[in-house]
Amino acid sequence: MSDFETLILDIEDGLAIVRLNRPERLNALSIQLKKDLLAAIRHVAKPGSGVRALLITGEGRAFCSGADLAEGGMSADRDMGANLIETYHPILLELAALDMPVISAVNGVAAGAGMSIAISADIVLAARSAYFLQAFVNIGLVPDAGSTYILPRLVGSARARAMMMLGERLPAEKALEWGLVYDVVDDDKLVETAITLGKRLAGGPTMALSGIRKLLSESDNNSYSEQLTAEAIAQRKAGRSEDCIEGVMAFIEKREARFKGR
Ligand code: LHQ
Repeated sequence: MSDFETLILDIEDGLAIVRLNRPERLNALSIQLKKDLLAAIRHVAKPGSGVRALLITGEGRAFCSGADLAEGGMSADRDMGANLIETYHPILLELAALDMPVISAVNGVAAGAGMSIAISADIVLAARSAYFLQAFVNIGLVPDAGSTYILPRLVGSARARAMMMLGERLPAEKALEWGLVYDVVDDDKLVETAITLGKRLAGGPTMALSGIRKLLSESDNNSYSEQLTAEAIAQRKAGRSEDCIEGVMAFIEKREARFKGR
């Protein structure tokens, strides 16, 4: 699709591939990129879009360097809170609400809000040369765009605090050791590996996959007994899906399941 100024959206075999495309600014989140990203996610979310998995990556040598610091000046009266609420939160909330798995393929630096977007994915793949940076403190800001929620849950409080307070680069291999990413692959294999994984997910039982995302996000705040109830409700829904019937039939007939995403 060519409707976007600052990103490329392709849809292949049920997988939407979003490539952030401001390489000269390391894919910094300009007003236009934020508009394009929100529109692309909304397009993907539309019933009838045929999309069953989303992959986000960056063009050039970066995944995303966070907020575009060159745009809009830095006057003290500018309200960054309002900026977050108006232009970042809709993106993050729409991403979180998607009824399909989300992958990020972190091809280079993921800094600031760019790191927040990367680690909000269900599966984070990183190129060997990629790194993560809680850049906020380096410019006198607090972490935002969901970082203070997601990062400690992924790597634990001690590591999250140090990353946020020191503003140092976390290389991909260490991010793997810390549990921030699912896997690290050679730079030249990253996109290919992510697309293969994305297409596999796009051919999977979408209702079960979206149920997994929802349950895991609910588990952050639920008690044990609330979570058992949430699992039962989600399982009632998944158990009635055509894909569940197909999965069980395929097992009995000793063949590959053909999931349709409903
Ligand atoms: C950039 C950027 C950039 C503009 C590189 N903007 N041009 C949300 C909203 C409201 C309030 C505030 O908070 C937020 C969330 C946030 O995300 S705050 C955090 C914002 N991001 C940062 O502070 C990271 C800033 N960038 C860097 O620290 C470095 O560029 C990194 C470490 C990402 C990469 O370093 P290098 O590989 O050495 O590349 P570089 O610095 O030479 O950058 C290449 C070009 O990209 C350069 O332009 P130039 O014209 O000199 O070639 C940079 O100015 C430009 N660029 N990040 N965020």
